[in-house]
Amino acid sequence: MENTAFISLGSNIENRYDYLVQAIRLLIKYPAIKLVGFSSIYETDPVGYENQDLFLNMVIQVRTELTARELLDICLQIELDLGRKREIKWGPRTIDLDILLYNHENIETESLLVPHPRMLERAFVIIPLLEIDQDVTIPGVVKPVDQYLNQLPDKEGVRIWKQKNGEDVFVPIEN
Ligand code: PH2
Ligand code: MG
Ligand code: MG
Repeated sequence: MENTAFISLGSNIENRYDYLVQAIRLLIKYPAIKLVGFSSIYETDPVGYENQDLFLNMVIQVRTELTARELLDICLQIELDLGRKREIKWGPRTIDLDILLYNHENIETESLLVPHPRMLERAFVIIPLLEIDQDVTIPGVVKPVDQYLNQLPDKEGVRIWKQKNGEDVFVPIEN
């Protein structure tokens, strides 16, 4: 499992929590994908298209033998399996799985841009990402990632919903 990827998950159609957990379960059914880290779950105000319900967002870290393209295809298939319909850009979804980072690579193809082009503008991505790896670095970005956080307008709209390893223990998988 030589590659590391960070994937963000988001859902704003009920049952949001079940969609997050189902997506993680479907991902780690693949022997070539191993879950090595996950954040708490946050409830977040919608960004971009605001006239929709609150999201649950989180980030996971995986190790994988798959290429970024193969990982993307699996993410898209899981979105379909969990009933994702693409009707409104940035609109309501059962589950959205976005590859944020793949190793330290810059990938620019028609179907895949890594690092995720908007990740640094989105507190609902950066807060859970930093929770998993506070020293995370993004290819092409010199400043420490946490320095971007203070400037993010949607920061106030990101609230902890299910604390990792808190009293309210979140276990996305039982082995
Ligand atoms: N995803 C979007 C657009 N806006 N807002 C929140 N809070 N969470 C998301 O996951 C999200 C969003 C496009 O993928
Ligand atoms: Mg997205
Ligand atoms: Mg997406």
